[in-house]
Amino acid sequence: MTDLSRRRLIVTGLTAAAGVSALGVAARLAEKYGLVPPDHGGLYGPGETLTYASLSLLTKHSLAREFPRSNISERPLANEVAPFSEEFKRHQSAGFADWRLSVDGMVDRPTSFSVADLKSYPAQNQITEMVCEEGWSYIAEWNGVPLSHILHLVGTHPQAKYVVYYSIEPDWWESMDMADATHPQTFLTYGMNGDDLGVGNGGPLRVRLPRQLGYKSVKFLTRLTVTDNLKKFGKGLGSVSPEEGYAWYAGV
Ligand SMILES: Nc1nc2c(c(=O)[nH]1)N[C@H]1C(S)=C(S)[C@@H](COP(=O)(O)O)O[C@H]1N2
Ligand SMILES: [Mo]
Repeated sequence: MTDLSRRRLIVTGLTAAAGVSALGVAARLAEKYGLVPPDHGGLYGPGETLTYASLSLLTKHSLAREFPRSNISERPLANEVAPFSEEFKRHQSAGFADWRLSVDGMVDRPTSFSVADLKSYPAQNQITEMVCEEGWSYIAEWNGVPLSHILHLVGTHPQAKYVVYYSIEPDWWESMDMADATHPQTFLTYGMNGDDLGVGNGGPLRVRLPRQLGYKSVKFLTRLTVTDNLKKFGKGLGSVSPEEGYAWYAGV
């Protein structure tokens, strides 16, 4: 069976199961195919599983919409963040010269990158929409390096399933599956609309994950950990978001 027809079959099965009987049947089917999101036991349960399973199968290779330059928002909204820590302010006054992104976990070569290191790799741009769960959005041009490039440099192990990522802000961490981590539009960004990425929008370094809601685009990025199991992180739900009632998988 081709990969596509196999996927169609699974999706048809999932959808039919959801339609004719309980969502729980779909959830069991999803589990069989490794399509259960880490927060499935949370507030949403089987519904979250069905969303994640169907979306990941159907959209694995789809692209977030990209816009022409004329659609770039005049005033990109810088959402409120917690007051900057003394440590962050020290980095800021040093022009972020000592800012580091450390990459560890299931990789052959754990590495610590400066922003200058990241800027030395082939840069790419995308003009995409930042969509907040609160209902507002803006379009901006993002400049950075695809996460896949960094994962290739450090050599992720074949068993790796997720990338967990951390902000310098203590309570901000998220994770994404390898389909998103290796997706061509998933960037580590250091630039926006032709300038260095400002601190209001997460500078000096931020994840840009345009296929998901804004909260997955973590600001002030300091660390990536590659893993095959999210259970040992935080409360085991995949990120801080489901701990607060938001979905781990937040496709837009
Ligand atoms: N470290 C950190 N990352 C964060 C946030 C935050 O408060 N701290 N807010 C998130 C939310 S809820 C959204 S919608 C976007 C907003 O990005 P913006 O400020 O560029 O609009 O950043 C996300 N990343
Ligand atoms: Mo948000």
